Amino acid sequence: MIERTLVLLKPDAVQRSLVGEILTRFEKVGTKIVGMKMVWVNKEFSKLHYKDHVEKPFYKGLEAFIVQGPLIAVVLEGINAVETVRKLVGSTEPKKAAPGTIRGDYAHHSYEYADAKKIAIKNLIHASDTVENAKREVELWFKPEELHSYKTVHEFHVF
Ligand code: FUP
Repeated sequence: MIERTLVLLKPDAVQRSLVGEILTRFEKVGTKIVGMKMVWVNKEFSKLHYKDHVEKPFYKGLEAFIVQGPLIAVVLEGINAVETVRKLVGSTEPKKAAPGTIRGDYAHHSYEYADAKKIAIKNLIHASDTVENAKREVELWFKPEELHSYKTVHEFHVF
């Protein structure tokens, strides 16, 4: 039941100075940061991370976006962390994302606009979508020694 999930605060989140506010959302629900670093990925690494999307028409724009500046990679731990984090993040398309979700509150990009401009949708965050993908993505982005086990006050009241 206790899971780890990968979250990326993409280059738009970093460049818009939203890192603190977004991390606060995850801290407030009690998920635990067990790994975190700033990384500027290259195209090769993008292809590993987005391996299921490489052949899709939108991949070129997505790759250009993800390599465009540094991002913050975070591993969060919590009860059903994959589902919990996806709930906080909201729908992929910010235009459709519900208010109260990170994408709904901090972005409003649409597929229609992104497609017309041949760019990726600027949706601030990546979050693993399944427990299986979370395991693969955490292993891709973090070495075992970069992940930490420690106790927080939440262990008593939230976990
Ligand atoms: P999500 O799981 O919400 O990150 O979304 P997907 O795995 O479906 O898509 C991966 C990334 O590609 C998302 F950040 C959005 C982006 N994307 C586009 O930019 N254009 C598209 O037409 C489809 C997806």
